[in-house]
Amino acid sequence: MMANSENKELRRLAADIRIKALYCMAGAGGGHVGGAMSICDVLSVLYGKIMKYDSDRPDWEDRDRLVVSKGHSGPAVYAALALSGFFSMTWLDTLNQGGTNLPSHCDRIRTPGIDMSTGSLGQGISVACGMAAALRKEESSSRVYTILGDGELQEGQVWEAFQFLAHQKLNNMTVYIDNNKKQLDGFLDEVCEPFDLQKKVEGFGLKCKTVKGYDVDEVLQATQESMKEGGPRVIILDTVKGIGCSFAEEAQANHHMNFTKEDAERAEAEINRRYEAGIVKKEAAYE
Ligand SMILES: Cc1ncc(C[n+]2csc(CCOP(=O)(O)OP(=O)(O)O)c2C)c(N)n1
Repeated sequence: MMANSENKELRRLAADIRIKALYCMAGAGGGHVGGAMSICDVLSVLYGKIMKYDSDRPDWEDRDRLVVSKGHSGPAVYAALALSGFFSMTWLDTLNQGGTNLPSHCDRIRTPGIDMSTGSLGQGISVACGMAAALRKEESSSRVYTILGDGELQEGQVWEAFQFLAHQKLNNMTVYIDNNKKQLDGFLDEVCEPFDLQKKVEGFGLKCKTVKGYDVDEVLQATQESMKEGGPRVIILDTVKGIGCSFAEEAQANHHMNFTKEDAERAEAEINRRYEAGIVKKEAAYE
């Protein structure tokens, strides 16, 4: 329950990111709604409070970088970028259309504010580590943030990157794992058991913290800790795939869903109701 959150503006931003991302996908007839919804709260913390950026100069050298390694969650990132002033809201209506600047997967050439093209799972974290190493070499004060999917962890490359991150002691980097328990074709536990994620990450000598990934207060606090010497390098976000709107949250197969603007309208009303009630996750006390 976050009714007493000190970060009401971040909760509002997270709700707006959810709403805009849903309309963005609805305009294209649907999209990767499950994994987009589960990162809206961390995106709110990053764009609303943490990251250094200038939306008028997306290539500003001293900006912080974000690599969304689970690149299929593009619409949530586009919503956050539009709400942060990187481009017009009207762009959100062009998702995946011919000539669009917003393809469904993140593309650094087309979209202002996107630091790395992603979609081939596993690769983003490696590039993020390279960026962090290069920035440190240049004595830059910029930081690198990256968001991984829990299904994405099945790519062996991710663990090579963790090894590099640990060995290089890249303190200018924060890695989030969106632990929404599902991948494309079902629950991780059933497809390929991930075992104890926190212990696995710690096995590399990396400090790791698990927080409620839908609670902006917890995500903010852990992120601020990660910015300090000795803080957690990896933050596991305990989330739910599709979190925030019932139609996505309750569907068994919610990786990619077809839905309409009317569905988005109903979801918008629900997201606003949850916002007023101080919750994101569906709770028994609520409905
Ligand atoms: C290398 C690679 N293999 C397969 C895919 C197809 N694919 C796209 S999303 C996805 C599931 C990813 O699951 P997860 O990382 O948990 O994402 P989330 O549930 O957060 O959407 C898969 C297998 C891909 N994009 N890249």
